[in-house]
Amino acid sequence: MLTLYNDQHALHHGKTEMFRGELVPCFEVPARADYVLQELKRRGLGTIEAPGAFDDAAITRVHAPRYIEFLRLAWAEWVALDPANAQRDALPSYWPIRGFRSDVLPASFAARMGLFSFDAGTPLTAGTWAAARAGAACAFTAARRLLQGERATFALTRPPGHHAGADFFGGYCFLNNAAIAAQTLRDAGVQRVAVLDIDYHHGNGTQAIFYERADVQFTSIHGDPHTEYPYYLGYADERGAGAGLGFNHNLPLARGSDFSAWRAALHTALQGVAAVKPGALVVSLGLDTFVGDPISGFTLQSADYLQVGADLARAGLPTVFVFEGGYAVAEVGVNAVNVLEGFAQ
Ligand code: SP5
Ligand code: ZN
Repeated sequence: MLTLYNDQHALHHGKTEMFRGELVPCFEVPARADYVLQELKRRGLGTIEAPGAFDDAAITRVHAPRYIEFLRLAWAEWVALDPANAQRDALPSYWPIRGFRSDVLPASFAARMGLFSFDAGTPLTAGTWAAARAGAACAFTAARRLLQGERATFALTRPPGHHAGADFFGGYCFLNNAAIAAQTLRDAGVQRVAVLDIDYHHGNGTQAIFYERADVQFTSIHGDPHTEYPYYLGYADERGAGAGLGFNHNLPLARGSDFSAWRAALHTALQGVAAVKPGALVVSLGLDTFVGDPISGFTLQSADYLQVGADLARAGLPTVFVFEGGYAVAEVGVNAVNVLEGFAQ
């Protein structure tokens, strides 16, 4: 297992997110990636390298130009509104819901903040763009190294990516690292790529990016959106559209589901993956399915993740793992590395 590590990740360090009318400390913190890195080193699981050369073309393949431009300049605009803003994170307060226009681009920074986002839980900070861009480089390099012959690679980066769509942030995500990895594989000639999202939350951003495409299959196992974030997407009847009809598979599970139910869904998911004979697999690796996760509702134990890795390996595909959620900070390292070790054995 080759790990590509984004050593710029801590440049994104949100202070607070909106929850039940209050600003509470962010769950998505730099220590998450630090624990994974520490555990990888402790167990000597493969080599750890820095991402290679990268230009923004790989981001533009997945994200809209006006969204990328917004992210690049957002912090400077935020501070220009009021020098005191340098001490506080930017959060959106206005959203263009049904009936409003989303083709306009208001001069107001607050209005554009809402145009390009879908929740008030994803603070934008001084280093968000730098961290997210380095994360895209990390995912890109993980895909490139796979093409150069690695059996499996791991993009160890944050902020996570799977909630970010072509032109929106949310769910702690800004650039969709898994989508960038999948598109990089496609652009290098891999005919069909499967993305398997095992984060607790539905990967709405990744689904939206590939929804009308047959060349990238998307499958997600997640908490039932009737009760779980992101609520408005991730239902079983979302099967893809146009050329992509039949290439999107959602496997929602009730809050409280245990590993045996989760593993049955994994086997269903992997059957669907095998059916399209992909040339490579991208795994959105969230560890918030863990019993101790503070914002989630499944009950997987640390040892279960070894089995998850072994099950994924049996797909027999070149595989890029991309780090997503997982907020039991002290355990996220062991849980992530258990998946990778189970895969490698
Ligand atoms: C990548 C990822 O896992 N994003 C998840 C975003 C979830 N945002 C909503 C969090 C809701 C927090 N609920 C707190 C419950 C405390 N008991
Ligand atoms: Zn999650």
